[in-house]
Amino acid sequence: MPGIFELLKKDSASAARRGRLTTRRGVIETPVFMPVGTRATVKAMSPAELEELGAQIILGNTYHLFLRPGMEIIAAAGGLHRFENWNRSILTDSGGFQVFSLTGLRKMEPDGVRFASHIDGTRFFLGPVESMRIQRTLDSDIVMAFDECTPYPATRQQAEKSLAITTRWERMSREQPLNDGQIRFGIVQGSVFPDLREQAAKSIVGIGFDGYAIGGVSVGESEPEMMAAVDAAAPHLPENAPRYLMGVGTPRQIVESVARGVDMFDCVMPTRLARHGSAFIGNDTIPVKAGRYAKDFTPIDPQCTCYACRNFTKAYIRHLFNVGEILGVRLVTMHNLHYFINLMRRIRTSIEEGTFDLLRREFQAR
Ligand code: PRF
Ligand code: ZN
Repeated sequence: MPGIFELLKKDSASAARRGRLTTRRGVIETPVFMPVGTRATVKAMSPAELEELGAQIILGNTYHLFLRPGMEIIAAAGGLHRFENWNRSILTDSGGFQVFSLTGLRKMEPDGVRFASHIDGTRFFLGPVESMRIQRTLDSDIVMAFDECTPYPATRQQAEKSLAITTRWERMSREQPLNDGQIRFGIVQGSVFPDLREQAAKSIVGIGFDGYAIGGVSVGESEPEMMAAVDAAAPHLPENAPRYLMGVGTPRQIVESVARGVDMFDCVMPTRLARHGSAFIGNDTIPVKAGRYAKDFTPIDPQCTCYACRNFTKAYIRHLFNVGEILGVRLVTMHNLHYFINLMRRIRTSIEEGTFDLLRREFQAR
């Protein structure tokens, strides 16, 4: 059986890689950005719009979809792809992050977490066995192992204890069956302790997955700490398997992580900031909804080729936000997703052409 990941080119000045990940839904050119579609929708975007933006794969979430609409409805729909009418790849997170972000009732048990729904308080249990079963019903193309995202800050002792639980749960996740063609990623934890990150990477690789994620980042630690975590884990991951940095990040964090050998990213930043009226330009954002743009009849970014920038002015978009019209959110979401997807295109091209180092310096300088 041919590998699911083909390494096309390695950068000479960094650990950056240009690759190709093949799922049963098709080919994903890496490095790639995956728009977040937690509740079976990338907020404010239709699947047709996402395809036009060039999205190759989107996320879905076990925890949220399990609670609403629930597995009975997803199964009756024939899986998540058919339910939301997205025909390209879907990666589902395991719930091992969202369940830990819950405040209130949540009880750790050896085989998972007992928790109360954030919607109506109904009690459920979610562990590796349940998460794998749910992700089979969702029938996503990439299934994530069930982990514990170690909170930040954590003492070394807390981080060790959390990592031991994650390692056990990942082994249990690995033992569960999947549907034909589904692939499964393990997750490296270990908090901000480089030796724990190395240990975690080695044990997860020992368990053996189709791809490897680095989790437990972007939880409040500094950017140098985040990069140190990537530095500690990435060299111990197999070269011929895809690497995914979970929940990251800013354009600069993405570029710096690509330089350290990461292939896949997801982040709510482009969609979330859009809903607050912030648009990405260069290595920065501007508050499009601000009064200062009331008479600015230029696009968000004159260089940008997205639908919003080709057709509308900042003055118009500011007006939409000012009166609460939903087209404002849609246009800025489109622009921001285009920004992230296009950043990855630029990264891929620069690795191919041997100019990634120049692009990297452009983002470091800003
Ligand atoms: N684990 C899982 N999902 C995640 C994370 C994690 O650590 C993070 C951390 N940035 C985001 N999403 N399962
Ligand atoms: Zn644009």
